[in-house]
Amino acid sequence: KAQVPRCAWFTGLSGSGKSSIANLVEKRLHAMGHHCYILDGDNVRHGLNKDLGFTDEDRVENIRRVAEVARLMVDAGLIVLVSFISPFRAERRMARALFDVDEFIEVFVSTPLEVAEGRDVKGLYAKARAGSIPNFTGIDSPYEVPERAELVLDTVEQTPEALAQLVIDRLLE
Ligand code: GGZ
Repeated sequence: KAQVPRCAWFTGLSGSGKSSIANLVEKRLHAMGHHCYILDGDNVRHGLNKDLGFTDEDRVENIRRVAEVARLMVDAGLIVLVSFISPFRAERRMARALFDVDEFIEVFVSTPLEVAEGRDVKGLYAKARAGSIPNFTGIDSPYEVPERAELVLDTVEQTPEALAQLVIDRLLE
C-alpha cells in the first residue's frame, strides 16, 4: 500500500501520555494497511541504548541515536513514531534537521506536570520526590517546552482516541 514515510516525534513529560497516544496511532495506521514502527524507551533503552542513563549528557546521546535510527527507518519507507521525553530543544532541533520539512512532525504532548504527577501511573514521581530517582524530568531535571511543534496535544481536554486521530490526519496529509 502506498504510504508517505514520515516521522512523528512525540515529546512530553513522563506520564504525559506519549506512549498511549503513539500506540493508538500505530494500531489504527496498521489497520489501514500502513507499515509503522514505534521507537520508545521500552525497545531502545534496553538494547541499543542500554549503556545510557538519565544525566543530561546521556539523554543527549539517547536522542541523537534515536533520531538517527528514525532517519534510517524513514529511509526504509516506514512511518516512525518516536516516543521519548526528549527534554532539550537543541536535540529536538537536531532530530528535525535530519529530515525534510514535510517528513517530520513534532508532537508536543502538553500534559502539565501537576497532571502527570497527579496521575503518577507508575509511581515514579513519588519516588523522585522522595529522592530515590535522581535527575527526574520536571522535578530536578529540566523539560524545555517546544516552541515550534506542528501539533500540541491537550490530554486534559481531549481523549487519547481524538488526539491519535489528529496525529494520523497530519501524518497522512
Ligand atoms: C525521567 C525517567 C527517569 C528520569 C527513569 N527522568 O514514564 P516512563 O518512565 O515509562 O518514561 C520515563 C522514561 C524516560 O526515558 P526517555 O528515554 O524518554 O528520556 S529522555 O528522552 O530524556 O532520554 C520514565 C523512565 O524512563 N525514567 N528514570 N530520571 N524519566
